Amino acid sequence: MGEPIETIEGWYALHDFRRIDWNRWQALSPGERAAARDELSAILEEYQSVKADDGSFALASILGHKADLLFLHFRPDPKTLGELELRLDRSPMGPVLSRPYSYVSMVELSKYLARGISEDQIHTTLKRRLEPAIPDAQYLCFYPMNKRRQGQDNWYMTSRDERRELMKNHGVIGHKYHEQVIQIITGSQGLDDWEWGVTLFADSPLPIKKLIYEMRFDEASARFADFGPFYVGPRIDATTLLARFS
Ligand code: 76R
Repeated sequence: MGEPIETIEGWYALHDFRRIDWNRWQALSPGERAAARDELSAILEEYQSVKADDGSFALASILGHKADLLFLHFRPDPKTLGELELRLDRSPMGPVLSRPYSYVSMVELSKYLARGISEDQIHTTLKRRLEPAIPDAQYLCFYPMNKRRQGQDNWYMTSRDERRELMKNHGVIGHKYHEQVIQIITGSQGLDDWEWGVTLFADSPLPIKKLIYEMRFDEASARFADFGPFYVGPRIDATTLLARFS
């Protein structure tokens, strides 16, 4: 029997991906468009004005066909996440912004590398990571992943020590990119279709590509990781988004 590792949970996360339905947008009258844009502006203002102790928010423009936008919310209460998505859905812009994908998870730190640190210390030192501000970086990448459960490559049947060793090596590779890439790991066991969400922040997609490629050769990823769809794109501000609808 594999022995579970203790996890420490922080804020809830909602990755709310949206696609802009330009046909619907074009079908609106000029008056309806102006009203929809004004309301969107008010909503973005509300999303962005969340205080550092109450949550955080990021907006990104997703490249390619899988989505156009990502509204990323971190909040202590999952009910608030529901209200935030409903706020957009029920607004005049709601029907224009369909939802090709979404992801529900919680900021998660595992204790593989936290030996010898007391519970109190963990919560104080790690508060910043459990209740994360959005890193100041120009690009964002998101994908969900599982740890494999297949024959000899069953993560959940390996010993805790073996997993700790694997995570240590994982951390060593990750740490090489410390200056360039910031990860926020969210756990989604029982909350969504995959086991973890990986949200990476960097000033360009290049270090993200290099990091993920290098990690593929590391045993923790090479033997044990299965990946879902990848989403990547630049962060944008409200003005840039609103200008798309002008
Ligand atoms: O938390 C820490 O910084 C300590 C070391 C560490 C842990 C425990 C760490 C470091 N990660 C941890 C946990 Mn990570 N991480 C991923 C991916 O693409 C892939 O192959 C996997 C996706 C990336 C790119 C990445 C980056 N990490 C985890 C977990 C939870 C596993 C569990 O609990 O069983 C997952 C799923 C995961 C996946 N990792 C780092 C990074 C980077 C860049 C670091 C270094 C952070 C730094 O030192 O600044």
